[in-house]
Amino acid sequence: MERALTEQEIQFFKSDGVAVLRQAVDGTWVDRMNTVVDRQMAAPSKWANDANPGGATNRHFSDRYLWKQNSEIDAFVRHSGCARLAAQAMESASARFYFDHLLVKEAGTANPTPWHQDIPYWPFLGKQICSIWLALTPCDIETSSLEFVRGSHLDDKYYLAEAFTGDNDANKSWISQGDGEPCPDIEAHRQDFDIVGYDMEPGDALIFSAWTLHGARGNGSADQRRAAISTRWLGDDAIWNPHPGADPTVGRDDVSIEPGQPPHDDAVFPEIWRS
Ligand SMILES: O=C(O)CCC(=O)C(=O)O
Repeated sequence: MERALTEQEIQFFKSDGVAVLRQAVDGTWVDRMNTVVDRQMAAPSKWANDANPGGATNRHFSDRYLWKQNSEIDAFVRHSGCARLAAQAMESASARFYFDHLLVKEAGTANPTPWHQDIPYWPFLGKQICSIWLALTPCDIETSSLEFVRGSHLDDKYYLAEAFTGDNDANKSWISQGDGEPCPDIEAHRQDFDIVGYDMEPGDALIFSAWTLHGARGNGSADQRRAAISTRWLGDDAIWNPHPGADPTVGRDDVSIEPGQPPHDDAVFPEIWRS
């Protein structure tokens, strides 16, 4: 089963910077990706960020950029239909893949995901850049479903990036080199922002612009893990913008393109879908 976006979903993505996609991919992918999550948590890659290794509770874990060595994730990227959904939402003739990101909060994980935009973390500029965050477990706002500041992708802001897990964050050294204006304290002034969030079932997805402000609470459940896989997609107007503070998984030495050029490097940013 591969589904397309509805006109309404495309409109939400354009106006709000986020759209919820109910049952975005075939349910078999949820089982397959949950198996990948279990394996990565048992044997994390060098790109993992693990706040409590081995912990059954209170463990904020992420791993990323696995598609090159993990055939299951490679299959998900190529065959789940996400590339087409991304291209449709971005109104782009093509969708190139940037990277995969596993995002897990075990039951009783207090740590929130700070409010942030994705674009300052990434070596790209352009408006046609988005993520598809696929829920692999049920979650709601109290159990760390994502929240978004509706329409913030249109604000023309580029906010300073922040490490997700504080001083011990494995990514802190590169994130702290970034630039941008400080992100407003949204959590302390929630009433001043148009915040939207969704109850999610496994297989539901959130598709959102790399410019949309988003965050999540800790996982308040006593017994339910919250797990998701985010895939990151580049549309027609994306250009390569390596800069201090950008994720080092793919850097200048890894690509055949120059700053300012589109990501036309098929080995590193494969084109998965074209209209
Ligand atoms: O899952 C989370 O807690 C954060 C996800 C996120 O920020 C993203 O996918 O861009």
